[in-house]
Parts: sequence; structure tokens; C-alpha cells
Amino acid sequence: MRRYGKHTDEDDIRSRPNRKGNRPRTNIRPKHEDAAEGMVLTVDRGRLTCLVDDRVVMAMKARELGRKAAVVGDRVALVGDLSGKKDTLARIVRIEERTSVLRRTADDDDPFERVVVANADQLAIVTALADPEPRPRLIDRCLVAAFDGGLEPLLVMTKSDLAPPDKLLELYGALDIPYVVTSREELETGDAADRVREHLDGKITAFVGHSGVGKTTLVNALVPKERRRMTGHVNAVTGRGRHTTTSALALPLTGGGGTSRSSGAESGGGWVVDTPGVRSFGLAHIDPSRVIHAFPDLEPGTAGCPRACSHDEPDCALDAWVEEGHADPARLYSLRRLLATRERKEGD
Ligand SMILES: Nc1nc2c(ncn2[C@@H]2O[C@H](COP(=O)(O)OP(=O)(O)OP(=O)(O)O)[C@@H](O)[C@H]2O)c(=O)[nH]1
Ligand SMILES: [Mg+2]
Ligand SMILES: [Zn+2]
Repeated sequence: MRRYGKHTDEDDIRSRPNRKGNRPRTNIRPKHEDAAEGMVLTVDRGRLTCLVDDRVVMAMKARELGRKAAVVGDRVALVGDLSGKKDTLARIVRIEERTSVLRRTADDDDPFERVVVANADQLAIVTALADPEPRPRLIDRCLVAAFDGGLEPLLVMTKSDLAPPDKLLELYGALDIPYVVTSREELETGDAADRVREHLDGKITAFVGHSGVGKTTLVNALVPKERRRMTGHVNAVTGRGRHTTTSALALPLTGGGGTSRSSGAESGGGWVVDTPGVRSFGLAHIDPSRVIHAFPDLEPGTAGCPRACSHDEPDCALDAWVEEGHADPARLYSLRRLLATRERKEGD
């Protein structure tokens, strides 16, 4: 698994170093050595549903954690009543170092950024081929957020029973992103889940996308009923009678199912994280230099760029890099489109 910079302090989000490396675990933990390891499945107004071994345990943050918030996907240490029995409440005393952080702001000019999910390895960007119409700008923005956060992207195109995927495949071809196309019929036969599952093994995958694209439908097809039921998670019913997801929910795929060493990325089982639909994916916090890491064929070409190059200005060295044949021009076009998505409104 790729490990990205340590990021544990919610209040110091901008100074997060982002580099790969086998950082030794230097956590000093004099207290709570007997605490159990758990994984945050969902958060609801200060109550956190955690999976501890195979028990679903309700917990709240211990005061000693201060303002630091635990989010879905966080590995946490818990003490107190860990029986998982009704009306019990454990305490979260520690949030473990995160391997990745997926963040968004509501809008580009919104200074308040939130962590959508912690520790995800992969971002499944779900788009319907129709109903609702695909929105490439939103896809681009999710891609940028994935690259920035150190998550591998996966494109999932649903509802191919309503429209063909050709145009989107053409648009994203140069990016070499793995993709899956699914239809209503394939959902029913189980083929959709099978093909998506091939990309999920051993990874924590967050599913994001516009409301109504079929994220929950897909996650439900991937996770057996018993596992879904364990969280008692309730979705809101929209005015049109449709169920819409209101909070993120992590669910273990088959295999593993416990926490700490016996599950998640280590078990081969993997996790899926369903998230509420988004209208936009604000990128106020994005640093272009982190996005370019996702373009290893272009990155060496930036050596000749002026300082703080936006990679879309006359002196950018990437034009020459491509002209000299080091990389495909379509890749540079894609990179620029992605970087420019920050400046553009999503409807454009
Ligand atoms: N025709 C067709 N309909 C689909 C397909 N997948 C999902 N749907 C339908 O699309 C609608 C929305 O699906 P959801 O899974 O609730 O969408 P969501 O992305 O979870 O939506 P939010 O929770 O609001 O973000 C439901 O009526 C599904 O039955 C598909 O492949 N083909
Ligand atoms: Mg949903
Ligand atoms: Zn440049």
C-alpha cells in the first residue's frame, strides 16, 4: 500500500507534508496500552460507529483528543465498554496516523475544508452515463482531489443501459485510469459487482459522485446484507421517494471483517465507503505540485519550469518536454484540463 505524508492534525491541515516514505512508527503511547483497535464506520452527530473485531461498538471521542475529529475510515483506539451491547458507549482515546486523506470544500471559495474519508487507497469516481447526465468537470475535480490526496482513481460508469460510454472513454483515455462500465442488467446478474470487485481487493475504496448516479446501489451489490445491516444505517428519503445517502459509511468486503491486523488493506478483503452525493467538489486546498505526481511521464519535464509554475503559462517547460517526444501531448492536455478545473465553475 502506498503511504502518504502523515496528517493527524485537523487544525493544521495546510502544513501536511506529502511525501512517500517508510516513516518509522514513533507514536509514543504511554497511556491506554490496553485499548482496542477499531475502524470508524460512520459518524452521526458526535456518535461514532466503530468496528472492533467483529462487534459494532458505539463510541464517542474522549475529551483528551481535543478538537481533533475522527472521520470515517479512521483507525482508532478505544477503551471502556467494548461489548457492542445496546446502550453502551466506548471512548475513542487515539486516532492512528492516517495513510491518506480525501478532502473537499463545498465550493472553491469556501475556506472550510472537510475530510471526506481517511485512509482510503482508492477513489471510485462514479458517474451515470445518463440520468443524471455525466458531468466531466465534476469527474475532473474528483480526479484532482484523488491525485492530491494520494488515492488511486477508478472510474465507474453506471447506467450503460441508458447511454453508451464512448464519449467519456474518449475524454479519459489519455489518463490511463482503470474503469468499469455497469448496467442495470449487470447489477441484477451480479456481473457489475464482480467486475467492480476486481479493483477493490485489499484496498479501502471510497465511492464518490453526484447524487443519483448509483453509488449506494453498487455498494449494496458488493456487500452482503448482513454486513450492511450491522450498522443500522438509515438513508433519508427524498421528495421524489428516492433514498439518498446522508452520511459516509464504511463497510468491509468479504474476507477479514475484523479490525487492526485482521482486516482492511491487510486482509485482502478490502473496504468500500459509500458517501453522500455531491453537487460540487471544491478544490480550494489543492496544490498543483501534488497533482503532477500523478503524471510520472510529465513530472521530470517540470525541472525546467519557472518557480511555482502553474504548468499552464508561456514559460512552462512541459511544452518543450512534449515536443521533444518525452510524453504524449494528450497527457499534457489532460493535465492542463485537470489543473484548470480549479479555476472553472463546474457547469462550464
Ligand atoms: N437504469 C439504471 N438505473 C440505475 C443503475 N444503477 C442505479 N440505478 C438507479 O439509480 C437510482 C439512484 O441510485 P442510488 O444508488 O441511490 O444513487 P446514489 O449515487 O447512492 O445517490 P445519493 O445517495 O443521493 O448520492 C436508483 O433508482 C437506482 O435504482 C443502472 O445501472 N441502471
Ligand atoms: Mg447513496
Ligand atoms: Zn510548468
